[in-house]
Amino acid sequence: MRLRKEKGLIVAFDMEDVEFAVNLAQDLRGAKGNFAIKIGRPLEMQVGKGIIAKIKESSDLPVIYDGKIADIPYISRKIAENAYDAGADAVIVQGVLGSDVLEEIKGLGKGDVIAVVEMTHKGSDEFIQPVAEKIADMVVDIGVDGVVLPATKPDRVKNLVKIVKSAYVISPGIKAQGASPGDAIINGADYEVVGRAIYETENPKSAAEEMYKEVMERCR
Ligand code: 3DU
Repeated sequence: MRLRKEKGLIVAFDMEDVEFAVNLAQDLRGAKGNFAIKIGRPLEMQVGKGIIAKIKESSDLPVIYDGKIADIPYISRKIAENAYDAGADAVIVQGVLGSDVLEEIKGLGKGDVIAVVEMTHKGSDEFIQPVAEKIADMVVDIGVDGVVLPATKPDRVKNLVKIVKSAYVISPGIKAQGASPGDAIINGADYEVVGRAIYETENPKSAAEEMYKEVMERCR
C-alpha cells in the first residue's frame, strides 16, 4: 500500500519491546485518522527483518522501513530488497549518498523510495544543510516518491517543499525534538513523524488520535 500525498501522521516504531510494537500496530488498525507506521533500526535489531512482516500482518497501515540506507549501490539495493520482500511499502534512504544509490533502489520497482534531504539535529547544519537544495533537486529528478524534511526547522521545510513538488513530504522532530504538532504541515509537509511522544505514553493509541486531531485542527 503506497503512501498518498495527503495530510497524516506517521508513528515511529523505535521501541525495543517487540510484543509492545505488535500490540500497538494492532491497536492502530482502528485508530481515527490517517496513519502510517515507520519501523526504525532499534526495533528491527531485536529480531531482524521479520519484524517488518510481523507489523505488516498486524496492521492495515502503510509500513515504512527506516533503515536510513547509506551504503554503496549494491549493498543499498540488497537492504532495500530485503525490506520490500518482508512487506515494507516504502524504504528510507539517505539522499546525500548520491544519485546512483537512489536509482539502484528505485530500479527495483518494489515500493516507494523516500529520500532524506535534510535532518532535524544540529549536526545536520554542518554538512547536509548547505547542500540540501541540491539533494532535493537530484531526488526529484530521479523521481523519488517521498522526502524527509526537518519539522524542527520550519523555514527549511517552507523553502524545500517548493522544490520537491509531487513527492510527499514527511517531517520528524515533533515534541521530543522540540517542534510542535502542526509545525511542519503548516509549512507544506504532508505527514508529521512522531515517535516517543506517542509510544512512550500510557495509551499510545489515544495519544496518536489526539495528536492527529490537534495537527488537523491547526492546519485547517
Ligand atoms: O523523536 P521521535 O521519538 O519523535 O522520533 C523521530 C523519528 O524520526 C525517529 O524514528 C528518527 O529516526 C526519525 N528521524 C528524525 O528524528 C530526524 C530526521 O532528520 C530523520 C528521521
